[in-house]
Amino acid sequence: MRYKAIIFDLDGVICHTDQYHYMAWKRVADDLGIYFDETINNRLRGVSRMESFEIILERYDGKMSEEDKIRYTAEKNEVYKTLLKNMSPADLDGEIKETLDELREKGIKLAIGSSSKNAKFILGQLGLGEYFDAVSDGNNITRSKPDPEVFVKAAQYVGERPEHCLVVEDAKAGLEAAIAGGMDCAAVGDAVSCGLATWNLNTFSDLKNVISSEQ
Ligand code: B16
Ligand code: MG
Repeated sequence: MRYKAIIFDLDGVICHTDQYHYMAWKRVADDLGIYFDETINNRLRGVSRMESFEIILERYDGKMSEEDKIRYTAEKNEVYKTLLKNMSPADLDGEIKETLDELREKGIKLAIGSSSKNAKFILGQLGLGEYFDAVSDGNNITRSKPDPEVFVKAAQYVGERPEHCLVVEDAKAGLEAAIAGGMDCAAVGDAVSCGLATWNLNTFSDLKNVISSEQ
């Protein structure tokens, strides 16, 4: 079998937290008098917290100190974490859980590769706290996507070589990270239009066809 492990991005693949990110960033942007809308929010997908803030600050008149940047990103995270408490196992799509279960039955290792420092909390909210064989997230990396570090670490955690790993991503930076790490990748959602992925998925369960065709 070509793929021995699948590494899933979290936000935009396993769950959808866009609205919570948007509401939390909007609060900060409003406080600072910065224009912020959902189109700008879409640019923050797969991007680290501080890099997201830098994108929001493109519309800020003036220069902000590093100290203030840390304060505002911490403030955003507090609002975001409070909103995440609304998530529950009901937010996990049935198609996703069934597909994951079938892949696991085939003996494939399942891991998370997320830029988020809240990944473990989100997984817990979804009822997937103990589900994955490994979780590589924003807490164990020093460089964010498109750097491959988060996926390289996930591959190490499950003990598989990059050529035996498949990454599933919804963001261009994530596809670039997988490719830079020597891994194949499958695109979902908006990432399909980048044309960078080894596989393009119309729907999550298409992953089962990819795996069957590679057995
Ligand atoms: P946090 P992913 C990413 O998660 C999100 O797509 C991105 O919008 C967010 O800024 C980033 O995590 C950092 O999240 O503030 O929770 O550490 O798509 O890599 O699973
Ligand atoms: Mg994502």
